[in-house]
Amino acid sequence: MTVIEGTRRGDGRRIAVIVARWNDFVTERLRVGAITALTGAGVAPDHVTTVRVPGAFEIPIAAQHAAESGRFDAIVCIGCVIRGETPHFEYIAAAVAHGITAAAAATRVPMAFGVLTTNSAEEALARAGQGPANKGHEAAMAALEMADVVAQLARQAARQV
Ligand code: DLZ
Repeated sequence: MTVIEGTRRGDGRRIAVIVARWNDFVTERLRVGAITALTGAGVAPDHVTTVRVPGAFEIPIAAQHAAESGRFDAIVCIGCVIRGETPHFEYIAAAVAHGITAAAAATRVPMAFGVLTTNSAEEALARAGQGPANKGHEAAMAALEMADVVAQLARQAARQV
């Protein structure tokens, strides 16, 4: 039986972090959580590229361009969509989730979902504190693990040709 499981080691990895500016009182904390996690795992600071976009809706197109550049092993997507009194919440939350899924499938570059969808600012801030429970940190760790899973699968496929 073969078991493939990724490590969360970051040495040698090149990562793009796409950050939405909308609700930046939350996304900035998620960004710091992600960067801290990546560098703590061994990613060289100059192997981390931060890409800022206006809002969560714009994350998928930036993520797809970053992936298509061939320069990154994984992409960390960071945003915060807070439920308001308009239907915008539903549209944006659905669009960003589907968009990131589609971009990862199209490019085959792993993309981690560090996009909060919450009922209130309080709920969002509760997920953006310091430490491993920070959702930016969690997304960064998932990105590193998936970068390794994909690398292992690619090596295995190359051996079987
Ligand atoms: C317009 C909008 C609204 C109402 N709410 C949010 C939000 O909670 N989080 C977020 O990241 N972006 C929001 N936006 C902006 C959209 O994502 C997008 O940037 C604009 O509609 C322009 O395309």
